[in-house]
Amino acid sequence: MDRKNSYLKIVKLDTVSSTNDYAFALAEAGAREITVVSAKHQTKGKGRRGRKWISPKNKGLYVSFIFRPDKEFNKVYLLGMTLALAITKALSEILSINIKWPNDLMVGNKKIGGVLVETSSSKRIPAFTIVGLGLNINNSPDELPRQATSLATEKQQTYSLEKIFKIILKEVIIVYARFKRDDTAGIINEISAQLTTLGKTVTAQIGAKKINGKAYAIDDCGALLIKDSQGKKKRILTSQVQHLR
Ligand code: BT5
Repeated sequence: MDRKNSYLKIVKLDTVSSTNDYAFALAEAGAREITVVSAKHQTKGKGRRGRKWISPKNKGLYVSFIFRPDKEFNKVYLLGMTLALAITKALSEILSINIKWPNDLMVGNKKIGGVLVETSSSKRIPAFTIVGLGLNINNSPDELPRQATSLATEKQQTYSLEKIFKIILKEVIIVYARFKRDDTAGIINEISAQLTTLGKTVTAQIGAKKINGKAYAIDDCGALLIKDSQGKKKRILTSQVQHLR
């Protein structure tokens, strides 16, 4: 199904390998922002670095957004976190969701969703950025990996995927508009309030070196700022983090 309105073009699919891959191909063929690709089922749902996203049919939302923000490449991490923020806001009346840096949506210490950011290139200003969202809605505990949860598991009731999808789209439009008009400080403040990583110890890999440090903030690009045991400040980007605790 293909539906248009003034902001969104929504592409609804039944089964797809990965909504991110599908959206990427559409974007390469010129799809405008904000094109939204949503599927009932993914056969090769992707996490970061070759990890899998478990995507059972009609149990969760598998959605990818094509954005063309026309911003510097180093803002892509912040765009991913901006989307995570939109999800926490959209569902705030149902459930309290926090963000674990950089891309995990958490209920307590259980993962309910994740965000995957991919760009057309690492040129100074990429032509497009795909932000994928996987969110567990009606999964029962036995349909989830360990340390994961779903809306239904948390609230002991099932939800209309379509309704949740609509609530999320509404909030994504609002928060993305703020991102585009460079309300970076406001967005970072709101993300920071939801970010359980702050105050925690992070183990990151920088080149061949592993460093430990206490996370104390995120910067304008969504990079995590940490202080090591000598009080020296370091800046961590998504690609460099191996492990977070
Ligand atoms: C993520 O990766 O958390 C980003 C996931 C993004 C998925 C969406 S679905 C729509 C779009 N199309 C795609 O192909 N992908 C995006 P990462 O941080 O690498 O986390 C992956 C890890 O989370 C896995 O290795 C598992 O441990 C765990 N995991 C897998 N499926 C899960 C699920 N359904 N719920 C909770 N945790 C899961």
